[in-house]
Amino acid sequence: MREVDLRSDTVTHPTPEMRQAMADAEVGDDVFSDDPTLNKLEAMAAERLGKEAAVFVASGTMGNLVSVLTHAQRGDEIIVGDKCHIFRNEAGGASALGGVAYNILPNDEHGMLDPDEVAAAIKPPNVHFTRTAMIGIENTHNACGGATLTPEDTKAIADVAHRHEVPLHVDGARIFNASVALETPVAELVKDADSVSFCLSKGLSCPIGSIVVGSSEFIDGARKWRKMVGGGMRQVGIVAAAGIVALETMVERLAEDHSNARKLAQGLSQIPGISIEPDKLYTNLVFFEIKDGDPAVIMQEINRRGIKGGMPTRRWRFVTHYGITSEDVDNTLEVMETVMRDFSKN
Ligand code: TLP
Repeated sequence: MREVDLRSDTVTHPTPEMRQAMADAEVGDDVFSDDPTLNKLEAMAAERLGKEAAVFVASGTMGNLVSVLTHAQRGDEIIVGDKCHIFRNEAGGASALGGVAYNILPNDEHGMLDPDEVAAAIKPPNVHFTRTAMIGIENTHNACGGATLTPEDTKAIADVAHRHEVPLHVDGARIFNASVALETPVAELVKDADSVSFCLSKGLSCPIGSIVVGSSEFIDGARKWRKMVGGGMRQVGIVAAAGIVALETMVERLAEDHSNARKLAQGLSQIPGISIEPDKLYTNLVFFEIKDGDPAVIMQEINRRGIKGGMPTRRWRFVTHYGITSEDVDNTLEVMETVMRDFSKN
């Protein structure tokens, strides 16, 4: 039985070309800045995102953490959305490790913040207040259905931030999905941001790694924080080699994941007991509701039939990626239909 793993695009395996490049990679010691493969990847990433410099980090979480720690000092605050990954899914790292407070504003259903609310939330200098040291947005926005932010959306927040001399960070874990979906170069999407983190190990299929980009000064600071949190790696060219292949060969194909996601959403919308809004589908994240039956049991049933995914809650997310073919989508829909039919009979 072929397993179909829809839990996340983090489950992607490296491509054969990546494995070869990893085996052949020339390496050095990156803490001495002399790993040629990593240096090449960082230069490529900075250029691709239109920023001065880049630093490789172990994960998206580490990328966001070192970005926050570089922008903010102990006792400062960051303004982020209530549904963003930095606030909800990074174990409170900014506050636990950095002494940085979260100032939370509501994300709208597209993952956007209201620029007026951001302006009102930025703290004026006053002995009673935390200093607002960073504003963070997320593109694509995971919890908001993989929604994309346009360059204009980002500019609207950046303008407010910069008017108050506050830097803007973009959690661009899936920024290449946004770029492909909007048919807009990634550098254009982030041109008004001061720092961006993006993941190599999601839709781009690398085994490990994320990258933070920004000004040279910012990246020098981020390198120091990366070292402090234990992220200074040594012969990291082995994994960087996969990142180079990813940037060269794995970006355009994300369109396939988006089209598989549309097919999946369309099919799910036909299944009784499932509720989905296909017009709220933007990229490779398919969110829907299990209305009938016990979601925990349904999850067990589909898992038994080779479909990995689901949650013991009503809101589910299926993610399409390099490891999911159009036939896998057919198979998933068949299993979902069978299982849901069984449940509505019971
Ligand atoms: N997201 C994961 C889980 O943590 C939820 C997933 O399966 O989607 N920013 C965003 C927007 C993310 O979605 C993620 C991972 C991260 C940052 C963190 O990346 P990693 O997992 O590499 O630390």
